[in-house]
Amino acid sequence: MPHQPVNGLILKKYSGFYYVQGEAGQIYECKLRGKVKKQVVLTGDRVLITPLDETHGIIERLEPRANELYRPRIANVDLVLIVMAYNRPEPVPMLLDRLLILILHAGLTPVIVLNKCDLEASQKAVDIMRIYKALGFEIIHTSAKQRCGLEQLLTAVKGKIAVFAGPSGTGKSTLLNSLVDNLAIKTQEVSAKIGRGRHTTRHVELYPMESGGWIADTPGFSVLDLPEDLSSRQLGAYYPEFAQPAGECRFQNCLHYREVECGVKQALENGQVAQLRYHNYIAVLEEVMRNERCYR
Ligand SMILES: Nc1nc2c(ncn2[C@@H]2O[C@H](COP(=O)(O)OP(=O)(O)O)[C@@H](O)[C@H]2O)c(=O)[nH]1
Ligand SMILES: [Mg+2]
Ligand SMILES: [Zn+2]
Repeated sequence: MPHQPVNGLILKKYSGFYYVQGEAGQIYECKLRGKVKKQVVLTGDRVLITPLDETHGIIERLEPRANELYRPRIANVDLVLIVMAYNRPEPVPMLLDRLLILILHAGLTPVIVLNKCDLEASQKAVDIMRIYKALGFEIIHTSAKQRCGLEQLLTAVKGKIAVFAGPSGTGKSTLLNSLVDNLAIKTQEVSAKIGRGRHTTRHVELYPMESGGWIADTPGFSVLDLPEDLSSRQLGAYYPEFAQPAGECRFQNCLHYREVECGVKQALENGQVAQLRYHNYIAVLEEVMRNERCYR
């Protein structure tokens, strides 16, 4: 009996093969049908395959992509888990804000993960809990070491493709390893089959969580770059706390910088906008304006 076509998700590309997870959870090692070979097929792409047997198939069609990230190249990411630590290293709010700008600009959802909650919280970690929670960002407290908060993390990832972001040393690899213990057995088989770890060239791989959703094995965002197409006019839109006070700005296109009668600066004085957030905003704004002058 011929096999019915199956919708699937590309978990990994490896030496000419594509590992596709079908709707029912099974994993197929696939080749591309000739007509698909002209397209760039990425980890995270949704595809239609024809199974050849229980574990092999042919990719017939690539579905349209919702988005695409570079470094690593991955398609259809929904969620970015920004990992900061309670301590060691102490969080850097400037990095957090830059990541939030990148993520919001890309149309993705950020979740702030405060890892190492087994350590005493640094002052910066306390600031983050207070300020960013009030802004409405989801914050999940975890300890990869003590395996705390992993269920909340899995709940956030459910049904989504997630990547990690954040400075090194905050525990991203350890968190993933803690979560991978819960992996569906089939993925372990695939990983064993392709000899993961023995090869030097590493491609991005999506790990399916048993509770639903996928997490990529490499950080999805560099903490350094700002998006090339980010304009000074857009920047304020990524600060949710500016929305209301900006209504009081005298100038409609106010950058909340050197302008007079600025509602955001007023809100800063009243303490409704956090100093730290405003200062980070100005630093990024000046950087964006410098870039705009260079390329105009
Ligand atoms: N105390 C504590 N240490 C942790 C925790 N998670 C990771 N670490 C340690 O932090 C260091 C960096 O972790 P790693 O996962 O390599 O961080 P990455 O650079 O973000 O991938 C390692 O020594 C880990 O053992 C945690 O929850 N608590
Ligand atoms: Mg790491
Ligand atoms: Zn203003």
